[in-house]
Amino acid sequence: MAEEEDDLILSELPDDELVPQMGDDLYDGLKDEVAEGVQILLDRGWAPYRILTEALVSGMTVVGNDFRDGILFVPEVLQAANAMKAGMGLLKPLLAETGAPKMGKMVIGTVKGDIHDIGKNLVGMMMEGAGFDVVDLGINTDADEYIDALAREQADILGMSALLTTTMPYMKIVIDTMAEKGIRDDYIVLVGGAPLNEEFGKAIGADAYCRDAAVAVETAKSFVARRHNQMPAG
Ligand code: B1M
Repeated sequence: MAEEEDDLILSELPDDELVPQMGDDLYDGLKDEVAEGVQILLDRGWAPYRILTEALVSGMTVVGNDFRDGILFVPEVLQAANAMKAGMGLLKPLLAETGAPKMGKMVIGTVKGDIHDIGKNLVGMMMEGAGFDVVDLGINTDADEYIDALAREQADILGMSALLTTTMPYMKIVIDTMAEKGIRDDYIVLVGGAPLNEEFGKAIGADAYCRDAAVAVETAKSFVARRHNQMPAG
């Protein structure tokens, strides 16, 4: 049986077997195999976004559930995350190469105390793909880092990500600090991450909560368009 698995040739599997196999490989942290699967689907004409959602993000959901249920532990989840990153690495240039005109600039980071960066990276890639410039501050970002970067980069949008119920309140600290400095309304503030919801976004004074990367892109586009329409003519 093990021998049979060793002999598995990914490129010979039809799509409906390859995708679940990629989920298994992601689960097992096999980054070369995940990257190979991504390349095969690309060669078969799958759109990068479809590969991202149907082959990678779906696989990561299974990892998340088993992590929650105590079946997987941090080292295994890290390996799965690295495998996901290997696959995303191939998709990134493709998602970014739509040649869309520049829409605006976003500064994005995962909030202080939080080291989850896969979702944030995905949002950054999708935003780049949609024509936004993206400045990624990484993980564990404090209010001063966000605020300094917004000014330095002359950004239009602040994006904050949090994956922990214990770190999501930090988003309010950032927004409150911006308000104290009198700069809150100079920027569009978008927030996201698995434990958040729309109500939370409103409660902390963000402009919008974004359920996923695609929603982040659409929301950013509509806010930027609204801003341009409000600008005085001439
Ligand atoms: Co962690 N972890 N983790 N983890 N981890 C979660 C979040 C958890 C839900 C797992 C669980 O219990 N089921 C749980 C949080 C529970 C809670 O707070 N209620 C948890 C925990 C507890 C922890 C630790 C505390 C575990 C420990 O040490 N005991 C620890 C925290 C360390 C810290 O941050 N200080 C920890 C560590 C880790 C790893 C390092 C092992 C690894 C992170 C690796 C990395 O990111 N480089 C990890 C992972 C991978 C996860 C899960 C399994 C997957 C997260 C992920 O990447 N999802 C996660 C379980 C889960 O969420 N199902 C879990 C895929 C990603 C594409 O989705 O990030 O939701 P997501 O992003 C989406 C949207 O949310 C949205 O768009 C993205 C794309 O569609 N979005 C935005 C996200 N950010 C946005 C920003 C925007 C807009 C949209 O701005 C505009």
